[in-house]
Amino acid sequence: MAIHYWEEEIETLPRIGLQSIQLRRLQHLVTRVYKTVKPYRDKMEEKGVRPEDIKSLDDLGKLPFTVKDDLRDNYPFGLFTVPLDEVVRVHASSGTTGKPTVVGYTEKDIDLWASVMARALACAGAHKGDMVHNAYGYGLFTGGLGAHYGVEKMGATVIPVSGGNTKRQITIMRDFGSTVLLSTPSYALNLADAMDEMQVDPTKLSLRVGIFGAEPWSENMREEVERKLNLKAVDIYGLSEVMGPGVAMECLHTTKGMHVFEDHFLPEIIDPESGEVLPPGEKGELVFTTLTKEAFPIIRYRTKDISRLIYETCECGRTLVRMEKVTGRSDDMLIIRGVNVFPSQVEHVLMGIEGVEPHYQIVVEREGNLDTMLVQVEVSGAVFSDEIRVLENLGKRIEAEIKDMLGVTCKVKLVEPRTIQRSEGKAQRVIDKRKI
Ligand code: DLL
Repeated sequence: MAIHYWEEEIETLPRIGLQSIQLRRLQHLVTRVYKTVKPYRDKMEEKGVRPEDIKSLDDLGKLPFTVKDDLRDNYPFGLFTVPLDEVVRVHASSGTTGKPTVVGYTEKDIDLWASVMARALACAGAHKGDMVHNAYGYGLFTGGLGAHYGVEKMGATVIPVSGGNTKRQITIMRDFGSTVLLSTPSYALNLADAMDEMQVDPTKLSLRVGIFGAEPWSENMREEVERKLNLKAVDIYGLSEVMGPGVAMECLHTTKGMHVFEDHFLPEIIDPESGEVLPPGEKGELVFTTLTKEAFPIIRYRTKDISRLIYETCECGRTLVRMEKVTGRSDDMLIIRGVNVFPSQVEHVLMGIEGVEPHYQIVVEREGNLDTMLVQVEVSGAVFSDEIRVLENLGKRIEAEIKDMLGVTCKVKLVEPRTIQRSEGKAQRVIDKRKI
Protein backbone atom coordinates (compact mmCIF):
# COMPACT_ATOMS: atom_id res chain seq x y z
CA MET A 1 0.00 0.00 0.00
CA ALA A 2 1.47 3.32 -1.01
CA ILE A 3 1.19 5.94 1.69
CA HIS A 4 0.86 9.30 0.03
CA TYR A 5 0.97 11.50 3.06
CA TRP A 6 3.02 10.56 6.00
CA GLU A 7 5.87 11.98 7.92
CA GLU A 8 7.75 8.71 8.03
CA GLU A 9 10.65 9.91 10.07
CA ILE A 10 8.50 11.17 12.91
CA GLU A 11 5.84 8.46 12.78
CA THR A 12 8.36 5.64 13.07
CA LEU A 13 10.85 7.30 15.40
CA PRO A 14 12.15 5.14 18.26
CA ARG A 15 10.52 6.24 21.53
CA ILE A 16 13.66 7.76 22.91
CA GLY A 17 13.96 10.16 19.97
CA LEU A 18 10.30 11.04 20.19
CA GLN A 19 10.57 11.71 23.90
CA SER A 20 13.44 14.10 23.43
CA ILE A 21 11.38 16.08 20.90
CA GLN A 22 8.41 16.03 23.27
CA LEU A 23 10.47 17.31 26.20
CA ARG A 24 11.98 20.16 24.24
CA ARG A 25 8.56 21.20 22.99
CA LEU A 26 6.99 20.87 26.42
CA GLN A 27 9.61 23.07 28.06
CA HIS A 28 9.16 25.71 25.42
CA LEU A 29 5.37 25.59 25.75
CA VAL A 30 5.32 25.81 29.54
CA THR A 31 7.67 28.79 29.52
CA ARG A 32 5.57 30.60 26.94
CA VAL A 33 2.24 29.89 28.61
CA TYR A 34 3.62 30.92 32.01
CA LYS A 35 4.73 34.23 30.59
CA THR A 36 1.66 35.03 28.54
CA VAL A 37 -1.46 33.66 30.28
CA LYS A 38 -2.25 34.87 33.77
CA PRO A 39 -4.73 32.10 34.69
CA TYR A 40 -2.08 29.46 33.85
CA ARG A 41 0.61 31.37 35.76
CA ASP A 42 -1.69 31.70 38.79
CA LYS A 43 -2.45 27.99 38.83
CA MET A 44 1.23 27.07 38.49
CA GLU A 45 2.16 29.42 41.30
CA GLU A 46 -0.55 27.95 43.47
CA LYS A 47 1.03 24.51 42.91
CA GLY A 48 4.51 25.91 43.48
CA VAL A 49 5.83 24.92 40.06
CA ARG A 50 7.89 27.05 37.69
CA PRO A 51 8.82 26.41 34.03
CA GLU A 52 12.42 25.51 34.95
CA ASP A 53 11.09 22.64 37.12
CA ILE A 54 10.18 20.72 33.97
CA LYS A 55 13.43 18.81 33.50
CA SER A 56 12.05 15.52 32.19
CA LEU A 57 8.75 14.22 30.83
CA ASP A 58 8.02 12.76 34.27
CA ASP A 59 7.81 16.32 35.56
CA LEU A 60 4.65 16.80 33.51
CA GLY A 61 2.76 15.48 36.55
CA LYS A 62 3.86 18.54 38.53
CA LEU A 63 1.80 20.82 36.32
CA PRO A 64 -1.80 21.66 37.22
CA PHE A 65 -4.68 20.17 35.25
CA THR A 66 -6.90 22.25 33.01
CA VAL A 67 -10.63 21.49 33.02
CA LYS A 68 -13.60 22.66 30.98
CA ASP A 69 -14.54 25.17 33.70
CA ASP A 70 -11.20 26.92 33.22
CA LEU A 71 -12.25 27.62 29.63
CA ARG A 72 -15.68 28.80 30.76
CA ASP A 73 -14.24 31.01 33.50
CA ASN A 74 -12.05 32.70 30.91
CA TYR A 75 -14.74 32.95 28.25
CA PRO A 76 -14.32 33.79 25.43
CA PHE A 77 -10.62 34.47 24.75
CA GLY A 78 -8.95 34.60 28.17
CA LEU A 79 -6.69 31.57 27.63
CA PHE A 80 -5.36 32.65 24.24
CA THR A 81 -1.60 33.20 24.24
CA VAL A 82 -1.38 35.53 21.23
CA PRO A 83 -3.01 38.87 20.46
CA LEU A 84 -6.41 38.48 18.83
CA ASP A 85 -5.22 39.93 15.55
CA GLU A 86 -3.01 36.85 15.11
CA VAL A 87 -6.00 34.55 15.48
CA VAL A 88 -7.33 33.59 12.06
CA ARG A 89 -10.12 31.22 13.17
CA VAL A 90 -12.22 30.38 16.19
CA HIS A 91 -14.39 27.35 16.90
CA ALA A 92 -16.73 26.76 19.82
CA SER A 93 -18.65 23.99 21.51
CA SER A 94 -22.43 24.15 21.34
CA GLY A 95 -22.72 25.27 24.95
CA THR A 96 -25.87 23.30 25.70
CA THR A 97 -24.63 22.74 29.23
CA GLY A 98 -23.41 26.22 30.09
CA LYS A 99 -21.30 28.84 28.36
CA PRO A 100 -19.71 27.59 25.13
CA THR A 101 -16.00 26.86 25.18
CA VAL A 102 -14.10 28.83 22.59
CA VAL A 103 -10.83 27.85 20.93
CA GLY A 104 -8.62 29.80 18.54
CA TYR A 105 -5.99 29.12 15.87
CA THR A 106 -3.18 31.14 14.27
CA GLU A 107 -2.35 30.62 10.62
CA LYS A 108 0.40 28.23 11.69
CA ASP A 109 -2.04 26.30 13.89
CA ILE A 110 -4.40 25.85 10.95
CA ASP A 111 -1.53 24.56 8.87
CA LEU A 112 -0.44 22.19 11.62
CA TRP A 113 -4.01 20.91 12.02
CA ALA A 114 -4.26 20.31 8.26
CA SER A 115 -1.04 18.30 8.24
CA VAL A 116 -2.00 16.22 11.29
CA MET A 117 -5.41 15.60 9.75
CA ALA A 118 -3.72 14.59 6.48
CA ARG A 119 -1.59 12.11 8.45
CA ALA A 120 -4.79 10.79 10.00
CA LEU A 121 -6.43 10.34 6.61
CA ALA A 122 -3.31 8.53 5.40
CA CYS A 123 -3.66 6.08 8.31
CA ALA A 124 -6.99 5.10 6.75
CA GLY A 125 -5.37 4.63 3.37
CA ALA A 126 -6.78 7.82 1.85
CA HIS A 127 -4.62 9.39 -0.84
CA LYS A 128 -4.42 11.92 -3.61
CA GLY A 129 -7.04 10.94 -6.15
CA ASP A 130 -9.63 10.06 -3.52
CA MET A 131 -13.03 11.74 -3.63
CA VAL A 132 -13.67 12.53 0.02
CA HIS A 133 -17.28 13.02 1.07
CA ASN A 134 -17.08 15.17 4.18
CA ALA A 135 -20.39 14.94 6.07
CA TYR A 136 -19.05 16.31 9.36
CA GLY A 137 -20.91 19.51 10.19
CA TYR A 138 -19.30 22.74 8.96
CA GLY A 139 -19.50 25.67 11.35
CA LEU A 140 -18.44 26.26 14.92
CA PHE A 141 -18.05 22.47 15.34
CA THR A 142 -14.47 21.49 14.47
CA GLY A 143 -15.43 18.37 12.49
CA GLY A 144 -16.26 19.84 9.08
CA LEU A 145 -13.54 22.44 8.59
CA GLY A 146 -10.92 20.45 10.47
CA ALA A 147 -11.27 17.45 8.19
CA HIS A 148 -11.70 19.66 5.12
CA TYR A 149 -8.27 21.26 5.32
CA GLY A 150 -6.64 17.88 5.91
CA VAL A 151 -8.15 16.46 2.73
CA GLU A 152 -6.94 19.44 0.72
CA LYS A 153 -3.51 19.21 2.32
CA MET A 154 -3.05 15.62 1.18
CA GLY A 155 -4.16 16.59 -2.29
CA ALA A 156 -7.36 14.54 -2.42
CA THR A 157 -10.66 16.09 -3.51
CA VAL A 158 -13.01 17.21 -0.77
CA ILE A 159 -16.77 17.34 -1.21
CA PRO A 160 -17.88 19.75 1.56
CA VAL A 161 -21.43 18.42 1.97
CA SER A 162 -21.64 18.91 5.77
CA GLY A 163 -24.48 17.14 7.65
CA GLY A 164 -28.14 17.03 6.61
CA ASN A 165 -30.09 16.89 3.38
CA THR A 166 -29.46 13.18 3.52
CA LYS A 167 -31.03 12.02 0.28
CA ARG A 168 -29.12 14.59 -1.71
CA GLN A 169 -25.95 13.23 -0.10
CA ILE A 170 -26.65 9.81 -1.57
CA THR A 171 -27.15 11.29 -5.01
CA ILE A 172 -23.88 13.19 -4.72
CA MET A 173 -22.08 10.09 -3.47
CA ARG A 174 -23.31 8.11 -6.44
CA ASP A 175 -22.79 10.79 -9.09
CA PHE A 176 -19.40 12.06 -7.87
CA GLY A 177 -18.05 8.60 -7.05
CA SER A 178 -17.18 9.29 -3.40
CA THR A 179 -14.49 6.87 -2.24
CA VAL A 180 -14.00 8.00 1.36
CA LEU A 181 -16.80 8.96 3.75
CA LEU A 182 -16.25 11.20 6.77
CA SER A 183 -19.13 11.41 9.26
CA THR A 184 -20.25 10.49 12.73
CA PRO A 185 -21.06 6.76 12.96
CA SER A 186 -24.68 7.60 13.76
CA TYR A 187 -24.98 9.77 10.67
CA ALA A 188 -23.43 6.97 8.61
CA LEU A 189 -26.38 4.80 9.65
CA ASN A 190 -28.71 7.58 8.66
CA LEU A 191 -27.05 7.59 5.23
CA ALA A 192 -27.51 3.81 5.03
CA ASP A 193 -31.25 4.21 5.71
CA ALA A 194 -31.52 6.80 2.96
CA MET A 195 -29.75 4.47 0.52
CA ASP A 196 -32.20 1.78 1.39
CA GLU A 197 -35.18 4.09 0.86
CA MET A 198 -33.80 5.30 -2.46
CA GLN A 199 -33.00 1.71 -3.46
CA VAL A 200 -29.36 2.58 -3.98
CA ASP A 201 -27.22 -0.52 -3.67
CA PRO A 202 -24.10 0.28 -1.62
CA THR A 203 -22.10 -2.36 -3.47
CA LYS A 204 -22.61 -0.32 -6.64
CA LEU A 205 -21.07 2.79 -5.02
CA SER A 206 -17.35 3.50 -4.91
CA LEU A 207 -17.06 3.93 -1.13
CA ARG A 208 -13.96 2.16 0.18
CA VAL A 209 -13.43 3.47 3.68
CA GLY A 210 -15.44 5.40 6.27
CA ILE A 211 -13.66 7.58 8.85
CA PHE A 212 -16.04 7.81 11.76
CA GLY A 213 -15.72 9.63 15.06
CA ALA A 214 -16.85 12.48 17.31
CA GLU A 215 -18.94 10.08 19.41
CA PRO A 216 -18.44 6.66 21.00
CA TRP A 217 -19.32 3.62 18.92
CA SER A 218 -18.94 -0.05 19.74
CA GLU A 219 -17.24 -2.87 17.81
CA ASN A 220 -20.66 -4.30 17.04
CA MET A 221 -21.66 -0.97 15.58
CA ARG A 222 -18.53 -1.09 13.41
CA GLU A 223 -19.66 -4.40 11.90
CA GLU A 224 -23.13 -3.03 11.33
CA VAL A 225 -21.90 0.10 9.54
CA GLU A 226 -19.39 -1.89 7.46
CA ARG A 227 -22.11 -4.28 6.36
CA LYS A 228 -24.72 -1.63 5.62
CA LEU A 229 -22.40 0.68 3.69
CA ASN A 230 -20.06 -1.90 2.19
CA LEU A 231 -16.88 -0.19 3.34
CA LYS A 232 -14.12 -0.51 5.92
CA ALA A 233 -14.91 1.57 8.99
CA VAL A 234 -12.10 3.22 10.98
CA ASP A 235 -12.16 5.34 14.09
CA ILE A 236 -10.93 8.93 14.42
CA TYR A 237 -10.67 10.82 17.68
CA GLY A 238 -10.30 14.44 18.59
CA LEU A 239 -11.68 17.24 20.67
CA SER A 240 -11.90 20.95 20.09
CA GLU A 241 -10.01 21.91 23.25
CA VAL A 242 -6.97 20.01 21.98
CA MET A 243 -7.43 20.84 18.27
CA GLY A 244 -10.42 19.08 16.70
CA PRO A 245 -10.49 15.87 14.63
CA GLY A 246 -7.09 14.28 14.05
CA VAL A 247 -5.68 13.97 17.57
CA ALA A 248 -5.62 10.17 17.11
CA MET A 249 -6.48 7.80 14.31
CA GLU A 250 -6.83 4.10 13.70
CA CYS A 251 -4.77 2.62 10.88
CA LEU A 252 -5.87 -0.15 8.55
CA HIS A 253 -3.68 -2.72 10.30
CA THR A 254 -5.40 -2.95 13.63
CA THR A 255 -8.64 -2.24 15.43
CA LYS A 256 -6.71 -2.17 18.70
CA GLY A 257 -6.32 1.52 19.26
CA MET A 258 -5.81 4.78 17.44
CA HIS A 259 -2.35 6.25 16.87
CA VAL A 260 -1.95 9.43 18.85
CA PHE A 261 0.01 12.11 16.98
CA GLU A 262 2.31 12.33 19.94
CA ASP A 263 4.76 14.75 18.42
CA HIS A 264 2.00 17.35 18.89
CA PHE A 265 -0.31 15.93 21.57
CA LEU A 266 1.13 14.39 24.70
CA PRO A 267 -1.26 11.89 26.32
CA GLU A 268 -1.48 10.68 29.92
CA ILE A 269 -3.93 8.39 31.69
CA ILE A 270 -5.05 9.33 35.17
CA ASP A 271 -7.31 7.91 37.82
CA PRO A 272 -10.44 10.06 37.38
CA GLU A 273 -11.09 10.03 41.12
CA SER A 274 -7.67 10.79 42.57
CA GLY A 275 -6.03 12.52 39.59
CA GLU A 276 -2.96 10.23 39.99
CA VAL A 277 -1.09 9.29 36.80
CA LEU A 278 -1.64 5.58 36.11
CA PRO A 279 1.09 3.17 34.91
CA PRO A 280 1.28 2.35 31.17
CA GLY A 281 -1.49 0.03 30.03
CA GLU A 282 -4.04 0.94 32.71
CA LYS A 283 -7.48 2.23 31.91
CA GLY A 284 -8.50 5.67 33.09
CA GLU A 285 -9.20 9.24 32.03
CA LEU A 286 -7.27 10.63 29.08
CA VAL A 287 -5.38 13.86 29.63
CA PHE A 288 -3.75 15.83 26.81
CA THR A 289 -1.09 18.53 26.61
CA THR A 290 -0.62 20.20 23.25
CA LEU A 291 3.05 20.63 22.39
CA THR A 292 3.08 22.91 19.38
CA LYS A 293 -0.12 24.93 19.20
CA GLU A 294 0.26 28.71 19.24
CA ALA A 295 -3.03 30.54 19.87
CA PHE A 296 -4.65 28.12 22.26
CA PRO A 297 -2.25 25.59 23.70
CA ILE A 298 -3.57 23.55 26.59
CA ILE A 299 -1.77 21.96 29.52
CA ARG A 300 -2.95 18.66 31.01
CA TYR A 301 -6.52 18.95 29.77
CA ARG A 302 -8.85 16.47 31.45
CA THR A 303 -10.92 15.06 28.58
CA LYS A 304 -13.21 12.87 30.74
CA ASP A 305 -12.83 10.24 28.00
CA ILE A 306 -12.02 6.77 29.26
CA SER A 307 -9.28 4.88 27.44
CA ARG A 308 -5.95 3.06 27.79
CA LEU A 309 -2.58 3.64 26.13
CA ILE A 310 -0.96 0.82 24.18
CA TYR A 311 2.78 1.17 23.64
CA GLU A 312 3.51 -1.78 21.35
CA THR A 313 4.68 -0.91 17.85
CA CYS A 314 1.93 -1.43 15.33
CA GLU A 315 2.19 -3.63 12.25
CA CYS A 316 1.93 -0.52 10.10
CA GLY A 317 5.37 0.55 11.39
CA ARG A 318 4.19 3.55 13.36
CA THR A 319 5.79 3.77 16.78
CA LEU A 320 3.24 6.31 17.98
CA VAL A 321 1.36 5.18 21.08
CA ARG A 322 -2.20 3.97 20.49
CA MET A 323 -5.22 4.92 22.55
CA GLU A 324 -7.88 2.28 22.93
CA LYS A 325 -11.32 3.00 21.46
CA VAL A 326 -13.12 5.39 23.79
CA THR A 327 -15.94 3.47 25.40
CA GLY A 328 -17.46 6.47 27.06
CA ARG A 329 -16.88 9.60 29.06
CA SER A 330 -16.72 9.64 32.81
CA ASP A 331 -19.60 12.12 32.74
CA ASP A 332 -21.64 9.91 30.35
CA MET A 333 -21.68 7.19 32.89
CA LEU A 334 -25.16 6.59 34.22
CA ILE A 335 -25.57 5.45 37.76
CA ILE A 336 -28.71 3.36 37.85
CA ARG A 337 -29.55 2.26 41.36
CA GLY A 338 -25.89 2.28 42.21
CA VAL A 339 -24.77 0.37 39.12
CA ASN A 340 -22.42 2.14 36.70
CA VAL A 341 -23.65 1.88 33.13
CA PHE A 342 -22.07 3.29 29.98
CA PRO A 343 -24.41 3.76 27.02
CA SER A 344 -21.81 2.00 24.84
CA GLN A 345 -22.21 -1.18 26.93
CA VAL A 346 -25.93 -1.15 26.24
CA GLU A 347 -25.15 -0.62 22.57
CA HIS A 348 -22.79 -3.58 22.60
CA VAL A 349 -25.54 -5.87 23.93
CA LEU A 350 -28.16 -4.57 21.49
CA MET A 351 -25.97 -4.88 18.44
CA GLY A 352 -25.17 -8.49 19.28
CA ILE A 353 -28.82 -9.51 18.81
CA GLU A 354 -30.24 -10.41 15.43
CA GLY A 355 -33.20 -8.39 14.20
CA VAL A 356 -32.27 -5.41 16.38
CA GLU A 357 -31.39 -2.23 14.49
CA PRO A 358 -28.59 0.17 15.49
CA HIS A 359 -31.00 2.91 16.55
CA TYR A 360 -31.71 3.21 20.23
CA GLN A 361 -32.26 5.66 23.03
CA ILE A 362 -31.94 5.23 26.78
CA VAL A 363 -34.42 7.07 28.99
CA VAL A 364 -33.60 7.33 32.67
CA GLU A 365 -36.15 8.53 35.20
CA ARG A 366 -36.67 8.53 38.92
CA GLU A 367 -39.88 7.08 40.28
CA GLY A 368 -40.08 7.82 43.97
CA ASN A 369 -36.57 7.00 45.14
CA LEU A 370 -35.92 4.46 42.43
CA ASP A 371 -34.07 5.00 39.16
CA THR A 372 -35.64 3.39 36.12
CA MET A 373 -34.00 2.75 32.79
CA LEU A 374 -35.97 2.29 29.60
CA VAL A 375 -34.18 1.15 26.46
CA GLN A 376 -36.11 1.95 23.31
CA VAL A 377 -34.72 0.20 20.29
CA GLU A 378 -35.81 -0.30 16.72
CA VAL A 379 -36.24 -3.76 15.31
CA SER A 380 -36.26 -4.72 11.64
CA GLY A 381 -39.54 -4.50 9.72
CA ALA A 382 -39.74 -8.30 9.54
CA VAL A 383 -39.38 -8.70 13.30
CA PHE A 384 -41.81 -5.89 14.03
CA SER A 385 -44.55 -7.44 11.94
CA ASP A 386 -44.05 -10.78 13.66
CA GLU A 387 -46.51 -12.10 16.22
CA ILE A 388 -46.79 -10.10 19.40
CA ARG A 389 -45.54 -13.10 21.38
CA VAL A 390 -42.31 -13.20 19.35
CA LEU A 391 -41.77 -9.51 20.02
CA GLU A 392 -42.41 -9.91 23.72
CA ASN A 393 -39.93 -12.74 23.91
CA LEU A 394 -37.30 -10.71 22.11
CA GLY A 395 -37.83 -7.80 24.51
CA LYS A 396 -37.45 -10.16 27.48
CA ARG A 397 -34.32 -11.66 26.00
CA ILE A 398 -32.71 -8.23 25.66
CA GLU A 399 -33.69 -7.30 29.22
CA ALA A 400 -32.10 -10.53 30.45
CA GLU A 401 -28.89 -9.98 28.48
CA ILE A 402 -28.54 -6.42 29.78
CA LYS A 403 -29.11 -7.67 33.32
CA ASP A 404 -26.57 -10.40 32.75
CA MET A 405 -23.84 -8.25 31.20
CA LEU A 406 -24.31 -4.98 33.07
CA GLY A 407 -26.01 -6.07 36.27
CA VAL A 408 -28.84 -3.60 35.88
CA THR A 409 -32.56 -4.18 35.52
CA CYS A 410 -34.20 -2.25 32.70
CA LYS A 411 -37.29 -2.25 30.55
CA VAL A 412 -36.96 -2.71 26.82
CA LYS A 413 -39.42 -1.25 24.35
CA LEU A 414 -39.13 -2.49 20.80
CA VAL A 415 -40.25 0.09 18.30
CA GLU A 416 -40.99 0.20 14.61
CA PRO A 417 -38.19 0.99 12.12
CA ARG A 418 -37.48 4.73 11.73
CA THR A 419 -39.22 5.88 14.90
CA ILE A 420 -36.13 6.92 16.84
CA GLN A 421 -34.96 10.36 15.88
CA ARG A 422 -31.99 10.34 13.50
CA SER A 423 -28.96 12.53 14.04
CA GLU A 424 -27.17 14.73 11.57
CA GLY A 425 -24.12 14.97 13.79
CA LYS A 426 -23.62 13.47 17.22
CA ALA A 427 -26.48 11.19 18.29
CA GLN A 428 -28.34 11.81 21.53
CA ARG A 429 -28.36 8.34 23.05
CA VAL A 430 -29.44 9.23 26.57
CA ILE A 431 -32.31 11.25 27.96
CA ASP A 432 -31.73 11.56 31.66
CA LYS A 433 -34.94 13.01 33.05
CA ARG A 434 -33.47 12.99 36.57
CA LYS A 435 -31.40 16.01 35.53
CA ILE A 436 -34.24 18.03 33.99
O1 DLL B 1 -15.95 15.76 18.22
C1 DLL B 1 -13.92 16.48 17.13
C2 DLL B 1 -14.08 15.42 16.11
C3 DLL B 1 -14.71 15.72 14.92
C4 DLL B 1 -13.53 14.17 16.31
C5 DLL B 1 -14.83 14.74 13.96
C6 DLL B 1 -13.62 13.19 15.33
C7 DLL B 1 -14.28 13.48 14.16
P1 DLL B 1 -15.81 17.96 20.23
O2 DLL B 1 -17.12 18.38 19.65
O3 DLL B 1 -15.05 18.95 21.04
O4 DLL B 1 -14.83 17.54 19.09
O5 DLL B 1 -16.10 16.67 21.07
C8 DLL B 1 -15.05 15.98 21.68
O6 DLL B 1 -16.24 13.86 21.46
O7 DLL B 1 -14.03 14.41 24.20
C9 DLL B 1 -15.14 12.55 23.06
O8 DLL B 1 -15.98 12.48 24.20
C10 DLL B 1 -15.99 12.52 21.81
N1 DLL B 1 -15.28 11.84 20.73
C11 DLL B 1 -14.60 12.39 19.71
N2 DLL B 1 -14.10 11.41 18.90
C12 DLL B 1 -14.48 10.23 19.44
C13 DLL B 1 -14.29 8.84 19.10
C14 DLL B 1 -15.03 16.53 18.17
N3 DLL B 1 -13.65 8.47 18.01
C15 DLL B 1 -15.57 14.75 22.38
N4 DLL B 1 -14.81 7.91 19.93
C16 DLL B 1 -14.47 13.91 22.97
C17 DLL B 1 -15.49 8.27 21.05
C18 DLL B 1 -15.22 10.51 20.61
N5 DLL B 1 -15.72 9.53 21.40
